Amino acid sequence: MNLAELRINPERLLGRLEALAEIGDTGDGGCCRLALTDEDREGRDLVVGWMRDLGLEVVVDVVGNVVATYPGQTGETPVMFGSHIDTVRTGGRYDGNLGVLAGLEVIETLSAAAGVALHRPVAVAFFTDEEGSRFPPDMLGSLVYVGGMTAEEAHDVRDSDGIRLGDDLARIGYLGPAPCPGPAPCPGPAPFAFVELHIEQGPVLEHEGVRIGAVTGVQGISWTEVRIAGQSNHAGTTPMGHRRDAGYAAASVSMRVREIAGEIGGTQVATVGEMDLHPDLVNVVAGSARLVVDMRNTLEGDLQRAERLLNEHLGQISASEGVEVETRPLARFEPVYFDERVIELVQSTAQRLGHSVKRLASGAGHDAQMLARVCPTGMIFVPSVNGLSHNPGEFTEPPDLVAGADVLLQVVVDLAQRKAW
Ligand code: HGY
Ligand code: MN
Ligand code: MN
Repeated sequence: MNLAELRINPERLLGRLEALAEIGDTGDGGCCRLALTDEDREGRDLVVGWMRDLGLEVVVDVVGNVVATYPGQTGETPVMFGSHIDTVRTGGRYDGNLGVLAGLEVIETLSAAAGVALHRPVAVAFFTDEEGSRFPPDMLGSLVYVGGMTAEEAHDVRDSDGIRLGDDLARIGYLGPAPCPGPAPCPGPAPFAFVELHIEQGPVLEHEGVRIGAVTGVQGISWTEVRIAGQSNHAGTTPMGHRRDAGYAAASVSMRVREIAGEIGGTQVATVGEMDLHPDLVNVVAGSARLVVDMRNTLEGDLQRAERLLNEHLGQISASEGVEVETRPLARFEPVYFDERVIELVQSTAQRLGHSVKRLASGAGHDAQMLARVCPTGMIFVPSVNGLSHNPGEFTEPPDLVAGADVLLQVVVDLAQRKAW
């Protein structure tokens, strides 16, 4: 069997993507499987069932990360690949799911190929709570996996209803036995390499008519919770000069955040996507507000400047509106640069398979940015139609899905045959 000729089974991959998308189906083409909800459990059970059907050794660790291993000729450190299967509330069918199911397909293709025995084991993983939108920070599971957060700290994270992550993990049956973090990544030594296939979630590949992205790294991410305390009052009787309007202050933060992105320019992006007012009634000046600011940049210095400008505005609005402002960091990751050897392998593999390919940075966060802390890591992107993601309309053409999975297969085969870097 010429390993270089191996290709995945498109129908099997596309069928599994459809089957997983039925869990948490929002009826508009999208999926909602927020981390550690019943829908997340159902999705996990389905994927773990497929892993077990393949006879893989399935390990669940103390934050619910799942790693399924297919043996090699040796017991050396595995080539790992995967992503996440939790979604945002308005999620699509491919964000995360593609990387996990293509990884499963890679293993099924290898196990079905007569006489194929790779030097190294290969392992497909899905990490807990990659989205972080229910239990911040994002990439929480992979952050614990590489020792960037303790399991205890992760278990004590609470969602906006006060539910504790550790309790919901136990409730859905995925509080696993494997220790995390171990002396190295859990549940064992660091992988030989990690590769994540993912949809681009942006417009670049589609715009340039390129099929494969050889991802160079991930931009820095800063999530800041802002709590504003003013005074609820009658919307009709309170003179404008007497208001301590938390709703107005919150809205000013959202406006200022957009201005900061413009002032800094370059790759700076900034969003307030989460905002709650209290008592949230038409005829009451809002007494309090909670919002979360998401700012990102490929340059750490510019991201810090954006944070300083945000804090300056919070001080100004607190003084001018007479409101108290408290902030709490929910996520803070510096920009990550992937291993040149893995980037180059993705690029040359895509070219060998006859696909157009270009290098680009990722605007979205990914589990790969955590694995990059402990082993040579890279990512493979495929185009997102209209650059849409975190939206039920998220779509990637099937030939692009299949091409990405074939590139993953061939990159994995190359890495798993290596005795050393
Ligand atoms: O926030 C992100 O970029 C990712 O979707 N978790
Ligand atoms: Mn993702
Ligand atoms: Mn996402």
